[in-house]
Amino acid sequence: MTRDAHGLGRAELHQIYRALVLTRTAEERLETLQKQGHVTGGLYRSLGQEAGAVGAAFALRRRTDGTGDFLAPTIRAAGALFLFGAEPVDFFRQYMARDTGPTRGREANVHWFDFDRCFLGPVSPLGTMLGVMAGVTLSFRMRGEERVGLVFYGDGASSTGAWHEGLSLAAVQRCPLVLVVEHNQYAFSTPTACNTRVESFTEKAPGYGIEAESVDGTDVLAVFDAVRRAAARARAGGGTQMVELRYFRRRGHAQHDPQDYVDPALIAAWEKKDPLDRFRARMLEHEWATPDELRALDEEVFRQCRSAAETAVAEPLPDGPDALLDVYRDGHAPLPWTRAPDPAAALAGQVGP
Ligand SMILES: Cc1ncc(C[n+]2csc(CCOP(=O)(O)OP(=O)(O)O)c2C)c(N)n1
Ligand SMILES: [Mg+2]
Repeated sequence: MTRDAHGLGRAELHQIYRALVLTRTAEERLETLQKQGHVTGGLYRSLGQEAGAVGAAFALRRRTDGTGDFLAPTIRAAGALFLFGAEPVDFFRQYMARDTGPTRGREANVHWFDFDRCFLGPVSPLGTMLGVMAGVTLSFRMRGEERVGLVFYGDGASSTGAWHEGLSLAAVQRCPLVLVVEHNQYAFSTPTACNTRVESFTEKAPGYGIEAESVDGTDVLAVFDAVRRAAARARAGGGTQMVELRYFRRRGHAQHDPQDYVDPALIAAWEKKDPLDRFRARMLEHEWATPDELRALDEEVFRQCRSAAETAVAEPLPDGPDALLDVYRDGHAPLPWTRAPDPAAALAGQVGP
């Protein structure tokens, strides 16, 4: 095989498969680590959505010297981080708040950045990264750089003011930005129908004067094609673009959420559209890989995750007294007035008469 209809060679298709397996395996390993007490914060699965993050990231220019396209992920876009060069060991360190991790335990999960690998950590209030990425990509346009940005956001995030403000700014400034809407049908326990009157988020695009496509988010090559088209339009001066990924959040918002507000039959129906199973079947059907090659990739990724997790588990948590370093100026924070020996006096001293 030289190139298939998607313009991808065998090695690239194997890379995509590997990224899907890595996402699934690393997240499964995290679940085990959480049961063992090593992960104490929230744990967010992208089960059923892996093809969205992987297909989208694979469509971008990925560099490790700070010159590539720029990515703003969400908690469900770990696959994109891996493709952008995030090391599995750092992923585990981050979830386990290790002193050796990218934020030295100050922040959790995907809240970290790497300017060389060109990804930002999300700012927690939903929607805000659209404005941030409008700024990042406006700078690309003003400097005449042929780079684009990609920001992921869920269906629920679209109901925030920051989302509208950021998208409006990006659209008006014709920023080379691709907004990927992860339409997984729930925002925590809120179904999409309680968040918006539209069936598809692409219906919102004309209001901002931008182009949009909607695509089956469980089909990694369909996602890749749509995001590649959108990125090409943005790179060529076509301004901000939207790509909606249609799929389903097959787990609760986080591991602590039993998802008992969703009909189990619906979850079971979406299991049949598992992105990894679908791509594996397609690889074999088109003879893009042999069963032995896929098995070897599965095993290699499993070993990589096990070893990365073992490394991170053995590493220390940050020292307590160090915890405020790099958080507050001079490494110490003033006591909040509520914890002062005389709270009323402290409050009066702070806000004045
Ligand atoms: C402005 C704001 N409100 C609430 C939250 C808490 N919160 C974090 S994720 C989330 C659900 C987001 O749903 P969605 O955007 O659909 O993404 P998904 O979790 O489905 O991937 C909520 C309510 C927040 N981070 N920011
Ligand atoms: Mg959602």
